[in-house]
Amino acid sequence: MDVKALLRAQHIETPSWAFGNSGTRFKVFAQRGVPRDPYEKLADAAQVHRFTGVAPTVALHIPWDRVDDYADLARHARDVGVGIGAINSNVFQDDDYMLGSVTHPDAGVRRKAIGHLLECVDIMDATGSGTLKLWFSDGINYPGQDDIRARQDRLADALSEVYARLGPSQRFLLEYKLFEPAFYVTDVPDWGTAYAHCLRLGPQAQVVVDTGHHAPGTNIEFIVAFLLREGKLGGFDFNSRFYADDDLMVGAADPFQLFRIMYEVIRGGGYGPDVAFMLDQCHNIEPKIPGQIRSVMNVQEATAKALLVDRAALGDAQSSGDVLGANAVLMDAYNTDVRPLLGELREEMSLAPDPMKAYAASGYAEKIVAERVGGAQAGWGA
Ligand code: LRH
Ligand code: MN
Repeated sequence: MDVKALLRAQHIETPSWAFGNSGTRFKVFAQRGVPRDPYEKLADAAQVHRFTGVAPTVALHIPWDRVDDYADLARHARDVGVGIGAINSNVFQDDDYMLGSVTHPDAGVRRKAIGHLLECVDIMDATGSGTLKLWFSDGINYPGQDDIRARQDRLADALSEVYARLGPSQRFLLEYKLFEPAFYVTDVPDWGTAYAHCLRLGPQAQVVVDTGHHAPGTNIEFIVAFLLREGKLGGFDFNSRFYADDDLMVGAADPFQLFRIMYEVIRGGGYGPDVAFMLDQCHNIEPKIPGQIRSVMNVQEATAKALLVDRAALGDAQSSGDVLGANAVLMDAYNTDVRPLLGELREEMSLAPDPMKAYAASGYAEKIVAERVGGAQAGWGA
């Protein structure tokens, strides 16, 4: 296995919203130099690709990245050296969606929500994006508030209408999340619910695994192995957490978990263009572009370690019931310092061996602070 060639071909997608201001319900801390519009967000995302070489696309979020001319935005992306990735819908910030969006008891509200999802497919057409990412904050807070079964029927109706609108080379990824903002029932709470809806719809509907959306103690790599086996793993929203949906840098809280996930991706044949490796993070207190660069490097390191697993030795130990031997094979790979290998690879890609140092030396951070004076800084608008 040519590990370097596989690492060189890695494709990690950055999220436009990571470059804007973000925070928690307690405080959104503004940072100097933050983009004021999607054009500036793309320019910042291009810096991540410039120094890592493996982050060539950027996911958009609508309406946070709404523009008058999406074809022009896609042209700008190309001009700065990136492409438009997944289009993220947003039916979680409108007052009409207090009791749900596509699952709302009122048909008029459901129609409005479906209208937004269909608009996102139009934006995919205009930008050349092949992926629609659907996350629904829909749920209820108190037993009896609404009919759990009826909400699933409404969800299924909406998903099938969106599915029918997809072009032949397009797909949607359905994202699940255990809780928040709903605190009793979330209508798409777990991988099983997302998988069942996608299975019913067809091959252009797959599941996205957001690594921050599980109950504590959940074995995420099992979910990855299972969905890959079913051909239903469409992608990841990578981040990490110590407690809930913390949206911290991927690999920061649990690098061993990220390694185990990447091992199952590789073992399951998912390391390639069919699985989207997207970051979904918020840099509430740390500088955003370096935060994204560090995150990409964390994924690279976990991937390199997973690619170094001696699969033959592992297979032998597993088939002979050598428990400790098998575990040792995996741990040897995990305990391998892959930073020299990645440094070499970057030099072979005509990049600086340490992207963090190279970005800091580029003067880009100072440039955007000096240039981006006035205007409204981008954020979640929550
Ligand atoms: C929901 C979520 C979803 C996005 C949002 C930014 O928690 O993970 O993927 O739309 O974060
Ligand atoms: Mn997510």
